[in-house]
Amino acid sequence: PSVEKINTDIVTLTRFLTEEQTKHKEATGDFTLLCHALQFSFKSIAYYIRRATLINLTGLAGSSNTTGDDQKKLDVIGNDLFIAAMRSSGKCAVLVSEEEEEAIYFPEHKNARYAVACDPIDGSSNLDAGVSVGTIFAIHKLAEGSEGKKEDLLKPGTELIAAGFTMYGASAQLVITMKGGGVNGFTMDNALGEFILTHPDMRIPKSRSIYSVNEGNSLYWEEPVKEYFNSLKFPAEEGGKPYSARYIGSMVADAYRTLLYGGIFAYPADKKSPKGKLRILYECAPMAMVFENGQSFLHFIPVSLPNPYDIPAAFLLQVCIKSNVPLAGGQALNSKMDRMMEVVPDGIHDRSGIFMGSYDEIEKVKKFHK
Ligand code: P6P
Repeated sequence: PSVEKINTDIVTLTRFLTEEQTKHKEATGDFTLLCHALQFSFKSIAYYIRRATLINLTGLAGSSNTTGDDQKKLDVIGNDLFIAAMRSSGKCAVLVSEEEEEAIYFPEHKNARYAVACDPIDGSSNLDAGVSVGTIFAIHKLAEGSEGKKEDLLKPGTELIAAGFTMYGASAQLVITMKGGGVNGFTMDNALGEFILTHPDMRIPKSRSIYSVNEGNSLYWEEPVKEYFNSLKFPAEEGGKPYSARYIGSMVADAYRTLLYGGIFAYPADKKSPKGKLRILYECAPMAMVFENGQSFLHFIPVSLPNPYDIPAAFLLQVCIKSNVPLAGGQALNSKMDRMMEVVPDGIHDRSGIFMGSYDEIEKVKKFHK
C-alpha cells in the first residue's frame, strides 16, 4: 500500500523568521526576537479566547484571581499579555495600544530599536457571539538617535518594517508582511503549538463581486459613496449581476476573507463619523500594507499596463518596484482617495475612512470620487 506522503519539511513561523533574517546581511536578530515575542502574545491570546466562553459561562474555578479581583474582560487580558510580551522582548522601545490612551515606553531597554502599534483584540464586542476577532499589529523602526517616542510611530505606512494580523477563528490564522516583501499566511497547529506556513505568498484576486460595508450607515454616507455602492447593487448594464454582500463586523475577519476571495472592504468616513471610525496606526495602515503587498505582479504587467514599445515585462516590473508604484492586487485608500500608506497621522489614535481590496474594485471607487 502507498504510504501517505507526509510533508516532513514543515515551515514554522520561527523557521520562516530565521530564514527571512538571513536575507538581510545587516540584520542583528533584534527584529526576529521581537517577532518571537509577538508570536507568543498571539498564542497566549488565542488560548484565552478559546477558554473565555467556558470561564464566562461556567464560572470555572480560577476565573477570578486569588485576591478576588473581578474577572478581567478579555480585551484587558489581551492588552496585558501584549504589553508583557513587548516589554520582556527587550526590543520594543515604545508601544501604542488601542486599549491605552497614552503610548507606553520601555526606557529600561536602551538598545531597543522598534516601535509597535497594536489592537490587541480588535472586534472584541463580537466575542460573546463567537465571531472571529483578531490582533492587528504594525512595526516601525525608531528614527536614528531616537530612544523611543510616540513620534516614531506618527509616520506614513510606507515606512512600516512589518505589519499583519492574527485572526482567532476555528484555528488562529496569522498573516504577516514585511517591507518590500510578500504576504504570508500561517495556521496555528494547537498540537505542535506552532504557527505553520499554510498560505505562502498570498495574492489578492484582481477583482471579485463581493462588497463588505456596514449598510446601516448608508443614511450618513457622502453622495459618491452612495452612488458607488448603488452601482454594485443595481448594475447599470442590462442583465448585470449584482454584487454579493458580506459583512462580519470584525475587521480582521472581513479583511481575511477579502484578501483570500477578493472584493472590497470599506468603512467610509461619513456625516456621523467625519474622520472615519477605524484607527490609522493599528487598523488602517497595517491592513493597507498587507493589501498592497498582496499584489500579483506578473498577471498585471503583461495584461493591462500600456506597453506601446513592447518593453519586456520583467523590466517594467523592476521599474514599478523601484518607483514603489503599488502594482496590481491590493489597494487601500482613505475617504479622500489618498493612498492609505501615505497618510501621516497627527495623533496615535487618529481615525480614517478606508476602502481596501482588489485592484479593480478600488479603481471603481475612484471613478465615483472624481
Ligand atoms: P461597525 C470592531 O468594533 C471594529 O473596530 C472593526 O473590527 C470592525 O470592522 C468595525 O469596528 C465594525 O464597526 O460600526 O460596523 O459595528
